[in-house]
Parts: sequence; C-alpha cells; structure tokens
Amino acid sequence: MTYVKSTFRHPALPKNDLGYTVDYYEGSLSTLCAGCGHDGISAAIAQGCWELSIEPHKVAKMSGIGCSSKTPAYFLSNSHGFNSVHGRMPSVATGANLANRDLIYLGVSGDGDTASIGMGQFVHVVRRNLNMVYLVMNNGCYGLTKGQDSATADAGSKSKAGSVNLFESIDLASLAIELGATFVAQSFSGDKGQLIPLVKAAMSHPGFAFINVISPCVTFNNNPGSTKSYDYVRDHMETTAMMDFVPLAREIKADYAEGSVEKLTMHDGSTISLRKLDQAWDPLDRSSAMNAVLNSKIKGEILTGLLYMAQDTSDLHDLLQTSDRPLNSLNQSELCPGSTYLDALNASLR
Ligand SMILES: Cc1ncc(C[n+]2csc(CCOP(=O)(O)OP(=O)(O)O)c2C)c(N)n1
Ligand code: SF4
Repeated sequence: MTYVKSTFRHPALPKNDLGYTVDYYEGSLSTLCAGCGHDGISAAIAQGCWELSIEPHKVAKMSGIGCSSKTPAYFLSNSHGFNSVHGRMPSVATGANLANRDLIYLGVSGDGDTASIGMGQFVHVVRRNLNMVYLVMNNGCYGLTKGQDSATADAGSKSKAGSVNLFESIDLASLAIELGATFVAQSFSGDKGQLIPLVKAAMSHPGFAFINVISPCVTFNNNPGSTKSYDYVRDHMETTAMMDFVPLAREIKADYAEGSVEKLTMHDGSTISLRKLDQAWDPLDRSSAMNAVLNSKIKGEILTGLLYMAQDTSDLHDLLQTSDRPLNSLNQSELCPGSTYLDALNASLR
C-alpha cells in the first residue's frame, strides 16, 4: 500500500470563480479505514467549498478527538485548523469566533465527541447561536477507541460483538431544533447529491448551522444488528426534499416547474430550492420539524434533508454587539477607551 498522494491532475479539470481546481480544497491522504463514511463527508466538504468559491484561508476548521475529528487533515489543507480536546471543540470555536468574526468556522465532531463528553459544550454553543457550521459524523459508536456504543446508538441495536444496547438514544437533530438552532439538517455520508448542497447552505447561513450525518463505521459498526450500517441506512432513509443551493453571487434561474419547488431565501439573499417529495414538508415550521423527526424515529426511519431553518436570525455577535472587526486589528485606544468611559460604565452598573 502506498501512502503517497498523487499530485497529478487532469489539465482540463474545471476551475471555480477563483481559478482553483477542486484538489486545492482537498487535504492529505486519509488514514481512516477504507470505506469509512467519514471520508465521503470530507469529500463533500471539499466539493462544497470549491463550488462556493470560498477562499480556503477564510475557513477555520475546528474539531475535537476521534476518527471524525481527524478528518480536517483530509480536506481544505490551505485553511486554518485547530484540533482541540475531546468534546471541547465548541468552546474553542466560540473563543476563536469572538476574536475574529471574519473567518468561516467549520466544526467537525463525532457522536461520541458531541453526545457524551462534549454534550455540555454542544448545548450551549447551539443556544448561543454561534455563527458556525457544526457537522457531526454520526456512526453510533466510538470508532477511534474500537467501537464502544455511543449515546446515539439506538436502543435495541446490536454491536459487532453481539451485545444489545439497552439505553435510549440521543437524537441530536431534534435536540438542536429544541435548543434553538437556526439551521438543522440531516444526511447520509453515501448521498453526496444531498450532502453537498446542505454543506453549501450551512456554510452560507449566518448563525448556528447543524448537520447530523449518518456515517457508517465499517470496522466496528457495520454489522446486521446496527442501525448505523450502510445497509440499514439505505433501507430506512426517507428524504424530505431534493435540494439545490444557489449562492447570491450567481444569477438565479428557476429551472423547476412552479408548484413542485419551494424557494427559501437566506439572510444574504442566496436561495435554497427544495424539490419536494413530501408536499407537506415545511422547513420553516419548527414544531412540525420536531414532530416529523420524532415520528420517523418511532418508525425506525432516518429523515434526511433540510429539517428546519429560520430565515431571520441573530448570531452571537449581534446579541453581544461585539466589534465588527477582528480583535487583532483594533488599536490601543479602541481596546482601552480610557478612564472616563470606564467610570461611566461602572456608574451605569451601580
Ligand atoms: C478526555 C478524553 N477522554 C477520552 C478519550 C478517549 N477517546 C478518544 S476518541 C473517543 C471517542 C470517539 O468517538 P466519536 O467522537 O464518536 O468519533 P469516531 O471515532 O467514532 O469518529 C474517546 C472516548 C480522550 N481522547 N480524551
Ligand atoms: S474505526 Fe470506524 S470510524 Fe474509525 S476510521 Fe475506521 S471505519 Fe472510520
């Protein structure tokens, strides 16, 4: 087996608006197991950023610990990156975002990293509406430490060793909606047609954008009794809508027959076109989204697509009325406005 990634690229590869081919958005050679769902997600992230013509140096990749949290090494090698401590990615992302709002924050986590050790941090980053994409590569187990059940493993599902999980699973998508996330989507690592537009829409959303991606662990949780295996997900996936994301910069053309498509306008004027499979689906209706996720769980199905989106949202910077410039660009007098200002501030708090 070779560990050298070929640098050869076909000279006719298409370029994006910045003149880059997609390989400029890739990372180093993956060391994950062959067939791991996480690699498909890394490829979708690279493709989505290429299609959006994002400057890689404008992205900060944040992660915790796990096979999933290793993936930032495998996409966007020209971006900033911080591989933090297990479950602590949200607080590091919060600090970085408050210091520099000019970057696009892309957090990658695992179901162990988020739903167990990192749960306390996860719930608070959601309710603070930090402007970031938070993507969970959800395989229902702790892949890196050899496949123990995670808190998203469904009750009754069977591990590779044959033990049955007795505990209720945590549903991260409905939890995120409940906590006030302003963009919540669910997808499958093997469905790039759905995942790429979702990544693009999430990266363009001004506020907390959560994507829960079912991502099978081929080594420890791809057995017949698992509800996160490739076979199970393929057999139980129900899609809310086919979607396409059109960034503001491009001319918006309506390609679909009226009546079968719903266009959602995002904060910046870009649009999401939903070609509905289920005509009753309304991603702007928060309580219906909660019910739909719950009902699909009761039926043992995995509902995928854009589950919920708030069109008007105030992110943490709006709420705190922070400086609109990165802190490292502020000068001494802006950072320290003087004792008169401080006295007035103290007086206002007495
Ligand atoms: C503080 C701390 N506790 C425990 C661990 C051991 N550990 C490393 S990764 C991991 C779980 C990984 O599972 P998940 O986040 O679901 O990622 P996956 O490997 O499945 O992608 C654990 C428990 C650790 N590295 N640090
Ligand atoms: S152990 Fe599982 S999650 Fe980790 S790289 Fe292998 S297949 Fe992927």
